[in-house]
Amino acid sequence: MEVSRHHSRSRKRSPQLVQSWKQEENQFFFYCPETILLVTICDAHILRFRFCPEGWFEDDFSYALPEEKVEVPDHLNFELQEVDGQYHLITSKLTCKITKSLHISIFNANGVLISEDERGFHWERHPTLGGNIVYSSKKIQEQENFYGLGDKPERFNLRGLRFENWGSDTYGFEKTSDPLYKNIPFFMGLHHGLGYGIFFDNSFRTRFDFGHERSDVCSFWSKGGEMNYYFIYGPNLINVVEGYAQITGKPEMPPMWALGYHQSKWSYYPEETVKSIGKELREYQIPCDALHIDIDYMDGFRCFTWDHTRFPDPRRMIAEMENEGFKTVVILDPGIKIDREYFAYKEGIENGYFCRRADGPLMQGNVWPGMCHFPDFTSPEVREWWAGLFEEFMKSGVHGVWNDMNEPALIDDGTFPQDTRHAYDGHYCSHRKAHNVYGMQMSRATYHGLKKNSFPRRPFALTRSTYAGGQRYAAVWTGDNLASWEHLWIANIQCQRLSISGFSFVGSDIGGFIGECKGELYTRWMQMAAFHPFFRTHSSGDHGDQEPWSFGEPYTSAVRKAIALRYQLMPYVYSVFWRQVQEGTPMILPLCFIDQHDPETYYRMEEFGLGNHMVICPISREGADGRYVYLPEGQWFNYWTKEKSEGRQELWVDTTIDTFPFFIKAGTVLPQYPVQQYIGEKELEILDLHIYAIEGQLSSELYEDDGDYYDYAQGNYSTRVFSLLGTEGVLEIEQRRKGRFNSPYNQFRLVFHGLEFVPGAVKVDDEIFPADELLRGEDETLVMEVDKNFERLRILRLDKANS
Ligand code: MIG
Repeated sequence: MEVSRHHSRSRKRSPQLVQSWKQEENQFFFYCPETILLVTICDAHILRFRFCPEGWFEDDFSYALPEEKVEVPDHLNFELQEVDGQYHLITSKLTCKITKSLHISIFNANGVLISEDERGFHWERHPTLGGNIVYSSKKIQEQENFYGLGDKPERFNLRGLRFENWGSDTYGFEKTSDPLYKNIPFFMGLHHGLGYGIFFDNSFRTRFDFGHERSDVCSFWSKGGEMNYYFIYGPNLINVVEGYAQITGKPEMPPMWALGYHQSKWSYYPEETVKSIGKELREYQIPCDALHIDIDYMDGFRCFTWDHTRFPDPRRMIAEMENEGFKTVVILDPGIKIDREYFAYKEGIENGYFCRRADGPLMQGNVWPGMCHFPDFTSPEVREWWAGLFEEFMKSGVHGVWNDMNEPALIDDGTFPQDTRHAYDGHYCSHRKAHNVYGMQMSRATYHGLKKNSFPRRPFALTRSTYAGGQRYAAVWTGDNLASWEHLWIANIQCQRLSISGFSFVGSDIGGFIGECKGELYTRWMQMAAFHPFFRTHSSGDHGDQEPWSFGEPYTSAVRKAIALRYQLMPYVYSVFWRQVQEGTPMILPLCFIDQHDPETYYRMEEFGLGNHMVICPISREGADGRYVYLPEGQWFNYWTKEKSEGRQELWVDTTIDTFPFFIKAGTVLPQYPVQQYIGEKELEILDLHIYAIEGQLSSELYEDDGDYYDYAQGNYSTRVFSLLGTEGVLEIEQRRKGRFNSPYNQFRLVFHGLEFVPGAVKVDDEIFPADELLRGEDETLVMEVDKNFERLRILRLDKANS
């Protein structure tokens, strides 16, 4: 074997020396006798590395990338220099140094080392595994921290741990369980306050080691496929996630109702039960927008059918529920029951839509319906068929679909046999390669089916398993958790982690799926989940009821208050969602993503932000009447008491059963809706803007559209950016408006918090009002009503007003 470094202890091989290189536009090929490295400059801060050990590249195809090809930015400048026998690829943000033996080191524009190969690219020949095992190993930098990887339930900072991605139905998982449901091979490193990310776009079983095996080495590898990764430089961690979204895509705006509260259980049936749940929600005045119906609505668990003894007329029922302000979401699993009388089975068989084993027979597996075949969602034709089945199905009026069991999960065998064949969009392969994308492709077909039949209204899809890029199609939940305090903590971590891994539209089963939940746990969980974009109670139904009123007082009132708060904060939540749609900005922000220059944040994990303007910290212990909270930089107002605290310190926060640590950043202009029982219940005649005074400056964005239709995609939306500027004796708000959506209200009601001087006058554009025209709200806050299109508003201290 002619290799430059032959390790006798393993069969691992490393590249020989580069003999030549060539450039094609933004691609650089480096040729060794057998191996090739291809470096693509995707953007000034994004480099892609593809390495093939044995002379040929596979087709360049990935489900992670959006269907529409991302164009290379045309401002892109780069060059290659040969320096001291090395190649230097230089962009405006990075210098990537490549040695003749293909060792990579990457520096920022200030010459600071960001990432450096340890052994770098290496591989092991493994014909029985369908090719090579491909490895990359990098040195861990001084004090480096690691974050990301999707739904892993472990502690937030991944340093010292090891993981794998192999979608698994992990009923009742634990903190140390791995792999889990989702497969997101993307992580970030942070050292010296500088952040970068690595997206290892390989759908085989991928593994990651963050200094577990060797404390100073970070490696990632896969049993098959290519060593194909993107390096994304921040240095701001939020920008790293945005760079990742630039590669893997962003979701669309969901209908606003989907950001409301959802109530679910395995299972609400028959029709009378669904109705009585709806009725009780309204009677208890607990806001709710959607009810979920689990597998028992189907006829013998056959997808796209209804059990007509339980639901005699779904169309009528769904319409009646809609009149009460409830949307209906139903579950769909991938298994198609083997039943010669069943249309989906017949169509699948006739057209060859089901997965086959290597030697030809149809693949079979046991799931809820009994023995099933499984659509090969990696075939475009099959996805088209599946999406087509929604036409008839959606005549019932269902508003959303929830995909389950798509890891894919089988009851007896875990998952599909490894030799199961998949079309993989023309890149024919075995289950080893398709396993981790199966759920994503199912949710893709589901999303298209929903969209086709709901257009011009927006669809809602939810999925349990997915792969990188799946955020384009569906929201996700964290799967079958437990009713325990530890699982409240786990849900908190998972939602933060998924958010920074590209999936912000995320939530957990509030109160836990398995086991008996108690009132206090349910209440605390609800208070946290009110800040998770996907907001749903779901439970297995085996251990009593888990509805917002199930635990009696004081819990019902506290739960109502948390859900009502979510509805009040809706315009803010919606605006934060818009940032994700626009830029891929994560919605839920771990502390170290808010303040990455403060090392104190690197290992904190219970506090989190929702957008830039709020920090929440759930009460995660039974019987607690408060807790310590660490606040990031800036000044923060306690939402309940309006008390102001300095950031970058830990403070004790007192709570009652209906309050929890919730802080608003000084300088925020926070829009709030009135409490509604469901989105659209009330006409918005005036919009409240809560103004949290600042000495200094901060801007807040309010995004608005009709909340339901695709018109926003044609530009029918508007943004209002409010810049708050506080100087000695003056608080000024400037509004900059963009877009053509006409907000339904005419006025803002401004509510001022934390104003530190006695106002003498208010100047709104060119008009002056004496301060006594300001009203006093409850708790003595200043309130005033102004035209929604004001441009500049100034509150002046008495002496300033007179001069
Ligand atoms: O084998 O559809 O995670 O949310 O209620 C259990 C029944 C199948 C697992 C899902 C859960 C759902 C349940 N499903």
